[in-house]
Amino acid sequence: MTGGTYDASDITVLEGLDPVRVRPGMYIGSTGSSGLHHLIVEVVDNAIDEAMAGYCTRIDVTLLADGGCEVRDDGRGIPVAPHPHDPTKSTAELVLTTLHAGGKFGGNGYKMSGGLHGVGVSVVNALSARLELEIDREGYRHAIAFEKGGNAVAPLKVIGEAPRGRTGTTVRFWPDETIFDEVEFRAQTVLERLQMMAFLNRGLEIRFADERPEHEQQQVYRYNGGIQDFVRHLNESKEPLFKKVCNYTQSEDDQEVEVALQWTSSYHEAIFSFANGIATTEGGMHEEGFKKALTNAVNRYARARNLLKESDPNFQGEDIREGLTAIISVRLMNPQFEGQTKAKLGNVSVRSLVERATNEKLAEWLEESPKEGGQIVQKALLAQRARVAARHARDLTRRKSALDGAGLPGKLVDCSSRNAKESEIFIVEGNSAAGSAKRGRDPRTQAILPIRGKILNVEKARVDKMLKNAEIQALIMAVGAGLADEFDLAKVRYNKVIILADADVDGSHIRTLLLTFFLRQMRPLVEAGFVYVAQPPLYSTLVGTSKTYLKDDAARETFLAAHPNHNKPFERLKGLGEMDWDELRDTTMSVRGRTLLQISMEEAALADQACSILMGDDVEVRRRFIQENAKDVRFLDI
Ligand code: 0RA
Repeated sequence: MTGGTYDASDITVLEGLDPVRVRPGMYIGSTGSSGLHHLIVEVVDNAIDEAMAGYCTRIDVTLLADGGCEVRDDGRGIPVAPHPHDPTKSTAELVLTTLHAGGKFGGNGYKMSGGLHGVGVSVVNALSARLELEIDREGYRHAIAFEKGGNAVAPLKVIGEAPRGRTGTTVRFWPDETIFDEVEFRAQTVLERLQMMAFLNRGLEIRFADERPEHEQQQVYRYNGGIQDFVRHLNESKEPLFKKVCNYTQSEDDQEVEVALQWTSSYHEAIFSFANGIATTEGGMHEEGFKKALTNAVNRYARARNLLKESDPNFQGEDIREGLTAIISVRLMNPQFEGQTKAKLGNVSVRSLVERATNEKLAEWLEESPKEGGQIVQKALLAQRARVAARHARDLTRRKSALDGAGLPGKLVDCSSRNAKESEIFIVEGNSAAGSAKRGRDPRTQAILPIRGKILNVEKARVDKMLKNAEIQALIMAVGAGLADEFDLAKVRYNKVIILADADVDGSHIRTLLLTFFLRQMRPLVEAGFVYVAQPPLYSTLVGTSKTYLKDDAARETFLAAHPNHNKPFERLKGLGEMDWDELRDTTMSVRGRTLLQISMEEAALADQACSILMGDDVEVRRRFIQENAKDVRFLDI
């Protein structure tokens, strides 16, 4: 280096944070929206560490009108005294300008800390155009500001007295526009994260305020029930089997676990696990330990109470987990995050802790809750029976298609082409519509499978019943690729599977049911984009004596513009049955006249939710779902 104006303290600062600006992705994952929001998470995590250490009761997160973000806590405040490593600087300045500085890594600081990569607030400083820090501590209010990637503008100074007895830290930062793709925070993203943090930190009050013009809103999260409240929240739109939520904790040495669980009438399992407040979406040792002990505890309980007879086989884990909603939250000293997305907990010692805790405490809870225990076992018995029956049904379907040569259902009117790429199958609801579709199809490439009435609700109906249903069996055979785990996309007989049903409430129902079936039992078909919804026209009107069909409101407007003197009424089409076969062909089936909706995974997943909700009895839940999703779900006419 040339030039002499370069002293040791500068080197510390430059070497301290430069790597973060050179490779932001290494520290916050990305410079997109996720990385941007991670800045807030990082600062809040620091405040949560204070809370976990028992010193902070409230955190205020504010999106400032000028685009910055403020995180204010009532913890002890970052220490302000000169730092032994570099007595020319306050500890606060060092914490903000050095990677990995701060109590967390000092050994005798915090016992267990969060933070995605434990990177700390200095990373936020490095990636901010400006960061302001205010510390109330030892009776005074101290302040320091940093600019252009983390350089202190001036040393920390006292700017006045702290409000009587107050301690705490306030961090205000403005993300660097030269680093991030965009710097506008999304309130919903922040809110979801804060709510989760509030659930995971029992009793901690987290307040949110959005002060940006046009965005103004406020929110307070505080859950005295912690993850027990989390479970209730997750089950709000479901039907719990009983009111109680089972909740237990256990700790040893440097690690602790808390679990909350409840069963619902659903057929899915919803297990969410966390390590130091970070979602472990790929599972890991804590989930393994939990599942093993859960299976064990419920089997032991069922045997002891003679609910499982001697000749009955044990429950499998999946039987017991059907309808389970559970949160597993562990805290430990050195979390090892592994897996594709670093969201899998690798610490082996956690497995035995969670396993022991669950074996002991869940067993105790079952003993104390005979009514609930009985319901859990009953549910597992049904699931076990369904599992066995489903296997039989599956074997049967497989054998049938092997024996019947082509194994095609009698109702199917197949196309002559054997090339899946050009072949389509229309699943048509109703007899008269199916009749028209048969006449209107292109027999070379278009197959028709008529279905009658409402097929079984896949969510409400058990797998075994569903597979016994004649409509479903015909569908499985026609598609020709098996189902569930054995589904083989390469065997699919048609690359377009098109649902054709009326544009009314019953039609919505059938579309929803079929989409749910495809999502659950033929997932790769949806993933490949092979599932479509046909759109029969919405309106018809007379031009002279001939009927003209119009696809939607836009088409009607275009038509009116082209026919200014048109004075005939527009009929809203009720059923496909009203159309002649050639009209059905021209408007809905032929490649020229039709518009198909290709169904994405997201949309199919919404159908899945809609299915359970629309079949449910809770009018209020139903109304809310429709309100929230109507504009996103193109196949719902409700
Ligand atoms: C280092 C040491 C101590 C507290 C903190 C850092 C601290 C950091 C942040 C970041 C946001 N809010 C915070 N609150 C505290 C321990 C201080 C002591 O021993 O008094």
